Amino acid sequence: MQTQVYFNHDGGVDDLISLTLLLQMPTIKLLGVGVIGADSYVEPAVSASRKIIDTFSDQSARLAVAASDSRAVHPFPKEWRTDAYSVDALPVLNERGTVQTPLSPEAAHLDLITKLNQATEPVTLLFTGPLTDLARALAINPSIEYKIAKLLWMGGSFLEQGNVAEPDSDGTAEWNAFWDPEAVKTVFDTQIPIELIGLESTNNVPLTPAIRQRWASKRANAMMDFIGTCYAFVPQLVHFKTNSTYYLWDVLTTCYLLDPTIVKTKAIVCDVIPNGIAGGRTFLTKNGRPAKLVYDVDAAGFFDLIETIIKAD
Ligand code: AGV
Ligand code: CA
Repeated sequence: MQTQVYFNHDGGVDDLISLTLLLQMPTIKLLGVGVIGADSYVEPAVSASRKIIDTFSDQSARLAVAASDSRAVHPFPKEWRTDAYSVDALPVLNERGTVQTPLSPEAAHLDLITKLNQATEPVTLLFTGPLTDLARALAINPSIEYKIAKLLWMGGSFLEQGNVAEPDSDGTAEWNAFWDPEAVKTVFDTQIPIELIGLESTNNVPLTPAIRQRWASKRANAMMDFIGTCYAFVPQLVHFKTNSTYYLWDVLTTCYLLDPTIVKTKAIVCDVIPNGIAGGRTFLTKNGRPAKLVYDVDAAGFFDLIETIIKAD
C-alpha cells in the first residue's frame, strides 16, 4: 500500500533535498509537485525540481512540476533565494543536457486542485514552504478539502522566539507562516487534519561540521554527494547560532512522513495571528483548531534515516 502525496515546496536547499528523498520512498506515491518562489526564485527552483526527478528517479515521464504565481506578503531575503540558481546549475543535474519531466500547464494552486480531483483516494499534502497555494486552491474550490487526508506542514512555532529577523516583525513568527500569514489562517479555518513540524523539533537538527564530514565520507554514493554539495551553499552551525544558520527543517518533515517513530508528537489546539507585527505567530488557545505538533526528534535516528533512504548506510 502506497500513501498518495502531493508535494508543494518553495525551492530552498532543504526543499530540493526533500524532493530528492521523497522520490526514493517506496511507500509514497507522488501525484504532483508544486513550486512556489518563496525561499527561492521560482524559475530555477522549478527547473532544478524537474532535473532532480529526471536524475534521481524513474518518474520523469509521469510526474509534472507546476510553477506557482503566488506572491509574498513578506518576501524572503534575496541572499537565501538565490541558492536555487546554484542547485539548478550543478553538473550532476545537467549531464544529459535535456529535461524530460514536464512543466504542468497550470499554475501550482490550480495543479493542486486538478490532482486532488483526479485522486482515487484521500491525498496527504506535504508543504515545506508557505501555505499560499493551498489557501488559493481552497478559495477557488472549497470542496477539495474532502479529498485531503491530512496536511503535513513545516511551519509555525510555539516557542517564544521564531526565526524571522525583519524590521516589520516582532520575531515571534516562523518564516513560512510570516511569508503569508493570511494563508495560514485560511487553512487553519478548515477541518483539514493538520500536523505541524515547528521550530521546537527542527532546532534539534542543525547543519553542523560533523554531519558535513559524515556526508563527505560517503560521497561515493551519488545522492549523498548531491546532498553534501547542496548543503555546501548554506551556513552551518559552528560557534553560535545566527539569523542565517541552517537547520534540516524540511528534510525532517519529509522523513517524518516515511517514519513517524523518529519524532515525538502531542495534540494541541492553536491559532495564528493573521497580520500586523506578530503576523504569522502561531499560539495555543482553547478556542483554536486542533492539530498535532511534532515537538521533538531523535536527531541521531533522523540522520541515520536519511542514509537508509538513499542506501548510503
Ligand atoms: O523557516 C524554515 C523554512 C524551511 O521551510 N525556510 C527554510 C526551510 O526551507 C525559511 C528559512 C528560515 N531561516 C532560513 C530559511 C535561513 N537561515 N536560510 C534559508 N531559509
Ligand atoms: Ca522550505
